[in-house]
Amino acid sequence: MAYSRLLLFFILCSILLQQGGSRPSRSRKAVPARQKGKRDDDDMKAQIDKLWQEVNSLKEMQALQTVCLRGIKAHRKCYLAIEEPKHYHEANEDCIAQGGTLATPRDIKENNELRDYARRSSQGSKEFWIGVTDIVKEGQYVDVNSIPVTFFNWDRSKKQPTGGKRESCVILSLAAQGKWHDEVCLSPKNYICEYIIP
Ligand SMILES: [Ca+2]
Repeated sequence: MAYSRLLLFFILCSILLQQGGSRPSRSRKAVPARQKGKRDDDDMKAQIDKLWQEVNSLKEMQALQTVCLRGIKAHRKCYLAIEEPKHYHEANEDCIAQGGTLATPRDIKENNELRDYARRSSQGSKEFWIGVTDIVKEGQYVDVNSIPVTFFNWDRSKKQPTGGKRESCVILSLAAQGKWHDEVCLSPKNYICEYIIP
């Protein structure tokens, strides 16, 4: 990771130098100082905008290289399953440390993609933490940013969610074809991180 940051830094420096060098030469005609100043400001702004675009595409490349290639890319997200059982919060912290969060499917399409990817990549695990909990207020499910969740995929055949206050974290169950169960947050489970691609 330190290496890629360094690389990113050098690439940015070289873009800056290139842009400085390739700036079109100005007309020699005398222009009022105020007008020239404004044009310089506009030039600078255009260059900064261009640099931001470059930074974003570099970020995307980095995400693709470091995460998406190991996991899967779906629309503007990459998912990566981690098969090292952890408590819910440890799992989310691990995703955050890698620049993501626990995966939060927002509709049935995303949920199915997540399920299919988990099936393909799984070494036999059947349950994965996703970024949905009702820890703060029983029955009020929120995502990792504490925003209320509007899509649910509960396993109604098992009358989920069943846990009441005891089970406040949510897993996606492969045994239940991607349906959700609530579970005790302190039980160690595998998990799936998601990374938003800029
Ligand atoms: Ca349950």
